[in-house]
Amino acid sequence: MTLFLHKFSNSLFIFLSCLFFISILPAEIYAKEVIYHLNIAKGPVNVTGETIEAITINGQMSGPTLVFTEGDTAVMKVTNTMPVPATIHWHGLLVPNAVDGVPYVTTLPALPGKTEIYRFPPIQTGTYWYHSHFGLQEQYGLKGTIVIKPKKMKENTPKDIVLSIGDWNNEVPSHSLRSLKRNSPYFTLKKIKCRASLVPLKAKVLVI
Ligand SMILES: [Cu+2]
Repeated sequence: MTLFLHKFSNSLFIFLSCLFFISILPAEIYAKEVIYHLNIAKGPVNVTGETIEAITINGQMSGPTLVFTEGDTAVMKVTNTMPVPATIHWHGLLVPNAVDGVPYVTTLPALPGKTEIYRFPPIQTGTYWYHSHFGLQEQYGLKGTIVIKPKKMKENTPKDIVLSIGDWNNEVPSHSLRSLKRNSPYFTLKKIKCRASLVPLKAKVLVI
């Protein structure tokens, strides 16, 4: 009987110690993990009425909106199916340097056919975006939006709708860059010429 009571009190002590230990752990240890699988691939997109090949994430361009709540742990599983390396930079988010996504400066890129896992706690709230920092991949479509909700939402908070707005043309981005470097108002003039009869005159003056 004494032995039984001794064993029981020992077990009770261990159980209560565990409970105490768990209660003093920082919140990050048992924060909810929010996992996103992002599959980067070359794929068809149609912005202008003509289908061309661009970079898609999970088959769409822009990529999916990633939604977190303050205090979550973001787990980003990024698979690169392209024949070239790729990275994703979490724009505006305060994240550990190793997952910041600037290739060969802070983060090694995901090589062709590989999956990299980036883990970080979203500690800010608001609307952000993510994009590639590799070559002109962002201009090819490798980008998307991030929403981090506050832990406590105010009552009657209106519903947010994320709008991602950007320039797009069907040219290969490296060609666009070359045109801009040669002649910076190139696209402005090109657009103006299509719009009004008066403006090409202006454009001509600008070109001269
Ligand atoms: Cu950025």
